[in-house]
Amino acid sequence: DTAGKTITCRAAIAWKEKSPLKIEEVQVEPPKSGEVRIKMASTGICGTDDHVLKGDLSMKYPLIPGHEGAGIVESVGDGVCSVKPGDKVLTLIVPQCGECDACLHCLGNFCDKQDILPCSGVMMDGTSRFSYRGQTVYHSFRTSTFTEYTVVPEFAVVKIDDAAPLDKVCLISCGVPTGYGAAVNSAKVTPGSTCVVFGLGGVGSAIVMGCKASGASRIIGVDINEQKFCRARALGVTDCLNPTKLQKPVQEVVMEMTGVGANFAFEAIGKIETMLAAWNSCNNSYGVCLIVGVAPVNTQLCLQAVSIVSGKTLKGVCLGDYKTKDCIPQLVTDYLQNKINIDPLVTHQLPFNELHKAMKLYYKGKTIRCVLLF
Ligand code: COD
Ligand code: ZN
Repeated sequence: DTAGKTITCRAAIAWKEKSPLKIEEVQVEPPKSGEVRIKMASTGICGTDDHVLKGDLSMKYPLIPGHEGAGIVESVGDGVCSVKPGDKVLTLIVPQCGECDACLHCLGNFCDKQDILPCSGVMMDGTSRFSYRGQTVYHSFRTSTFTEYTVVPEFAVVKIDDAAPLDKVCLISCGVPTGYGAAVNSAKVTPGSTCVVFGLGGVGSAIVMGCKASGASRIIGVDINEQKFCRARALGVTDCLNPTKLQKPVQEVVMEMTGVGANFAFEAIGKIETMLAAWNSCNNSYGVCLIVGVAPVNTQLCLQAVSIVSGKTLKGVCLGDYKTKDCIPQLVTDYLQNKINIDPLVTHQLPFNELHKAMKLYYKGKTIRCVLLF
């Protein structure tokens, strides 16, 4: 029985920005009051983790990255009542504390207790549960899933169906709801509409699934990596564009293809240039541009001021507008009932100790999602 004891286990540490991850032996303290310790079963490698490794988000190093995780509760701290040891759970990068303004407002989901913007790297009491030979190792987003054991606040974990296959449903912790929800909840894509999706990675692919499920009749996919096109077509993309092979800016090509601009444009890359291209691909009057990607901190998005007055909408969306603790378990159940199919997004599965191979596949653009298994 490990409850109440410090656990020594393997975890991937980013010692500083722009340096390769290293698998090390770390100590994981027991959960304090209001916290949950999880034995990880799987984790996805998400674009946001890459932002962390590159240093695009201001974080404290050394840290344990990862946020798209599934596992089983090992032990809980005092006062925890929504999960118990043995429960299958997902980690929540966007938590739901149930008490802040965003949680109490019917339209809000960006919970005050999130630790993304900015990232403190510590638990609510200001300390970390991770250490390496006595040295503090920080949390990322209060999730840190690239580890055999992690500790998260109770508001950043949710119980899911006992029948859920843990080697896949980790995607429902972030990538799937982020993309799918952007289309169905936030944009509310309408039947017969034309959509354009910038970035056909894990998140962009889930956006495509949401557009298709909403009855979009044309879905234009944009990516600089043509390896993504075949799988994107299988998910519902009707036209593929590689901006590096076009004679004109991609937004001009979208305007020509559609005549009037797209009804809905989504940015799922996290770059200013593609955010502007998405905005300029939308219909001038009723187009809606959804920014899903997270741009580097301290960058500015400069729009031509008059471009908004004709009526188009610019909207940001985080984790698909879902109130996570309330809605994520239902998405898992929907998957088990074949109402949503995440299988095509899991293109690779590798054991945790093959992390470096997994990162290589990710950087080569070979994966939609590579899931690491513990
Ligand atoms: N033009 C076109 N495509 C590009 C370009 C470009 N200039 N640059 C890169 N791409 C393509 C890549 O080839 C790749 O296919 C795709 O963009 C990115 O995909 P991935 O697999 O690297 O990344 P994803 O899909 O896992 O995530 C992408 C996001 C940008 C959405 C991600 O980084 C992000 O910001 N996610 C967080 C969103 C969120 O809500 N998080 C919750 C907390 S806010
Ligand atoms: Zn993510």
